[in-house]
Amino acid sequence: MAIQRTFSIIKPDATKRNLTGAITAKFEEAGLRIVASKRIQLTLAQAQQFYGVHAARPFFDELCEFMISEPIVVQVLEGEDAIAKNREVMGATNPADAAPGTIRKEFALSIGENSVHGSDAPETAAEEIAFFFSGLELVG
Ligand code: YYY
Ligand code: MG
Repeated sequence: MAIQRTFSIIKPDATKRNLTGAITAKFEEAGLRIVASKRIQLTLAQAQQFYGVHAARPFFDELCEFMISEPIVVQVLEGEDAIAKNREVMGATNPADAAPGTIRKEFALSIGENSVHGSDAPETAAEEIAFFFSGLELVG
């Protein structure tokens, strides 16, 4: 597998509980390098655009309100097979189903307040990175 980049968000439930460092350490321990990182707070319009693929789902409004409730940390992670590796380190969407040692198992509060976002494919990774970062901000 080639070196890839993927997009990550440390979500409001995690930044609020001061878990940015602990979550970043999990990425680094898995061999993922942080090639860009910034703390921001989304507007409602930005959250709705980012999660647009879920617009018709019953949890959409709650998800967007949650994502704007506190600052988030957006990051680009780089490494061998980074997209799949990040999803593995994150664990299942619902922390009740997440494997031991994963970020969501250790830190998530619920299926909604689940501490991290990670891209699910090369196309979405490229789109999501471009949504938040300019090329100048990516330092490999
Ligand atoms: O990629 P991932 O974050 O693991 O899950 P998605 O199916 O893409 O859903 C995005 C986001 O929506 C999820 O992280 C929490 C929220 N959500 C929810 O609140 N309730 C659901 N039943 C499914 C997803
Ligand atoms: Mg997803």
